Amino acid sequence: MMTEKSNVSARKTIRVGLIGHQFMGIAHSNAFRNAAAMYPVPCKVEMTAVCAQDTPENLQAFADKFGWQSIETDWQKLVARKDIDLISVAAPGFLHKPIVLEALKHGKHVLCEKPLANNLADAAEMAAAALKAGVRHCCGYSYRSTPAQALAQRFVQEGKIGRIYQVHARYAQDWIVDPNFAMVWRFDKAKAGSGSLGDICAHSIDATRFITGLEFTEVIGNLVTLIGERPLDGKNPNGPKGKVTVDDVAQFLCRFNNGATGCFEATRFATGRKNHNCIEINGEKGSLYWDFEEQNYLYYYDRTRPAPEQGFSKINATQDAHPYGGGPWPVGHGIGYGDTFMIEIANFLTAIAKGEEFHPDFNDGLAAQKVLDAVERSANERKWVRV
Ligand code: SOE
Repeated sequence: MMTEKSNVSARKTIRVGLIGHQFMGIAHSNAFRNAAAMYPVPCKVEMTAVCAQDTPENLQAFADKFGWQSIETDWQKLVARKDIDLISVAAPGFLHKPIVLEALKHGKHVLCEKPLANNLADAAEMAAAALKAGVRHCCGYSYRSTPAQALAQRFVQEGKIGRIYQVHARYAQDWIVDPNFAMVWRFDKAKAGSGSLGDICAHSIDATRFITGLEFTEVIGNLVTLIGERPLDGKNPNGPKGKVTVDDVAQFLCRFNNGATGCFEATRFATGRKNHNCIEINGEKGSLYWDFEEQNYLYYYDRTRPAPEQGFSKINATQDAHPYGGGPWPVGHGIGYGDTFMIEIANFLTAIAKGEEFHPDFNDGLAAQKVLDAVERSANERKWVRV
């Protein structure tokens, strides 16, 4: 992976502009507002402006609630502002490339939500532009910031599970099992790029690369749309409908660069599963299992223990001995979903302030996009394809 020499001098205050004020905009706002207070970030944070498609009144109310100093209704104005150092992109996927390229042109550091782009060509262009700009860049694979996932990576690096044989990952939600759930941008390929594949399977792909250090070499994919059209107005289920042009369920088998094999599924139709993001890694000397719905715990099986002692230990990854020390709270109190964005953004701000390398960056975003692209090509061609 090419590393870049940063021409960023250490900054005392990092002035932030946010684009997007829905779910991810809220997660970013909460993180920028609290990261430097809750984690040892070596700089001040100024929440300079927020931009989103909304009425100025609604946007001002959002800004007042989260502490953004000003509002912009035109993202091109926001990314050009001289009083902003970092642009945080929490907008739908089709806007990632135009916003990021423009922000990089203005020499801004950029945090862009995952997946990096709606297609591989755009992701490659964004990664190249970020390298050329010599700034810090983050692709928002926030689950790397859970202490338990970071502990899993440490265990693999220390050789605790030995040669990795296989990876099994499932990211299961059920928020659209109701056929009357109305059309939203996430069901429109032109806006979202893909469905479960890019939205949630991308997290499993990144978590695999992060924890194991392996690279995907070939895949065979299956993309299924279970409900092909949805009401344009949720209040009028029998009214006009829109066509769903993305996958509801994404499944793929894969091989890795060490010969290991993997099985991945991401679905929005797993009735009863709310944010069941889990991964199991099986190795010669042991196994690791993590489930976001028990995100403070890592399950570890050590085959090198005397036979009578072997079993999955459930490690509470909130001790001081663990990455991030389990967050700012005392041992055993644990972290929540919002904390993962706070940890990610605290790490990103620190990398900017110190001019240090940061991961997950746009190269990680591009690596995940290559797998997403291969799964889509494979599903279309109904055969194994190389990544
Ligand atoms: C999908 O519902 C989603 O919001 C993803 O887009 C996020 O990346 C994930 O963290 C939670 O689920």
